[in-house]
Amino acid sequence: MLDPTVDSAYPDYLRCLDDADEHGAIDVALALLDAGVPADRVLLGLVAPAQAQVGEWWARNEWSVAQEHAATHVSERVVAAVAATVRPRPSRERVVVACLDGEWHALPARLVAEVLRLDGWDVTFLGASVPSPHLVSYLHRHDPRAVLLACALPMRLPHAFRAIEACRRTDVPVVVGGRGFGSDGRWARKLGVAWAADARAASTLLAAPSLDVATADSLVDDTEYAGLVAARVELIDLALERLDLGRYSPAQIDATVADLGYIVDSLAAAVYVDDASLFGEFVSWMSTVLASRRVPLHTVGLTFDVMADRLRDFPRARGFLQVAALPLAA
Ligand code: B12
Repeated sequence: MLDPTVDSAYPDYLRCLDDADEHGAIDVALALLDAGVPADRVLLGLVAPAQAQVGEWWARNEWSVAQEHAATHVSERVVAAVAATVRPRPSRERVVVACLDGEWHALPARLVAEVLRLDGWDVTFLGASVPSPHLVSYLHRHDPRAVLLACALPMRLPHAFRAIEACRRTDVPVVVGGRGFGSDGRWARKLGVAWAADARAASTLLAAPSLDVATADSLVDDTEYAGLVAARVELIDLALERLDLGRYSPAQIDATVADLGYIVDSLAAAVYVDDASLFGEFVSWMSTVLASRRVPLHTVGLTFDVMADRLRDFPRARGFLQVAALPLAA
C-alpha cells in the first residue's frame, strides 16, 4: 500500500524490530496515527510488510528464530497499541476470526480481525490453532454472520478443508484467507470456498447480501492423498536411509526429519488439490532456506528420487517429484 508518510516511517519501524525495541516501535505507529494516517493503513502498510520482511530475513538465515520471535512480539504489541487507541463501537454483525487447528500464525489473522473491527464489525478473535470440534460448538453457540479461517501454510490445506467442511455443517458461511491458499487464492477455489486476499477484501465480501459458498473447480483427490498419508513414515525412513547420516549432528538429524516431513506433507497437499505448482513453490522456498544454511541441494534431490521410486503406484505424486527434482540435481 503506497502512503508516503507510512513509507517514510518504515525503515524506523524495521530498526525497532531489529533492536526488539517495543516502545520505539509503538511510538512509530502512534506517531503515524497522530499524523492522521488511518489505523488500517498503519496495520496493513507498516506492520504487515515488516513481518513479511522478518520472514525473508529468517528464510535467508540472516536472522535467527530468536530474532524473529522478538520482532513478532514487538509487532503484536504494536497491533494491540493501535487497536487500543482506535476503538470504534461495533455497528455491524458479529464475525469470528480463527486460525485452523495446527496453524500457529496468529498475527496475520489478528491483523485481519483488527481491520474488520475498525470497519465496524463485531469481531471475536479466537487466535492460533483452534481445534475444529471446539470451533464448531462455538459457532453453534454464537451463530455469527460468518467465520473467517486463516491458513498460512499450503501443506496444511487438507486439514483446512476438513475444518471448512465441519464449519459449513453449522450453516455459518465460511471465508478463508492467508498465504496457505495461494497468492491468488487458487487453492481456495479448488476447495470451493470463498477467499479474500486481505482484510479489506474480507470486509467487502462480508457486506455482500448473500455470502454464498463458491463452487469447487474440481473434486479434490482423496485416494492418492490417503495413500501418501499412510506411507508418510515409510517415505521419511527410506529418505533417511539414502542420506549419509553418520556425518550429521543430532540437531541436523532432527532438522532433516522435520524437513522430510514438510516434503511429504507438501507433496500430499499438492496431490490433494491436484496442482504441481503447490509442490513447485514449496521446493523453491525450501531450496532458498536450505541453500542459505549451506545444505547441498543435490541431497534433497536424492531423497526425491527415493520417494519417487517408492511411489510407483502414485502417478501424480511421482510426476510432481520428478519435475521438482530436475533443478535440484543440476
Ligand atoms: C511470525 C512468523 C511465525 C511465528 C508466528 C507467531 C504469530 N504470533 O503469528 C511462528 C514462530 C509461530 C512461526 C512458525 C512457523 N513458520 Co512462520 N512466519 C512468521 C512470519 C515471519 C510473519 C507472519 C506474519 O505476521 N505475517 C504478516 C501477515 C500480514 O502476513 P500475510 O500472510 O501477508 O497476511 C495478509 C494476507 O495473507 C491476508 N490474510 C492472512 N491471514 C488471513 C486470514 C483471513 C481469514 C483473511 C480473509 C485474510 C488473511 O491478510 C493479511 C493482511 O493483509 C512469516 C513471514 C510472512 N511472509 O508472513 C513466516 C512464514 C509464514 N512462516 C513460515 C514457516 C516455514 C514456519 C514454520 C513451518 C517454521 C518451522 N520450521 O517451524 C512454522 C509453522 C508453524 C505452524 N504450524 O503454524 C514460512 C512459510 C513458507 C511456506 N512456503 O510455507 C514463512 C512465509 C517464512 C518464510 N519467508 O519462509 N512463524
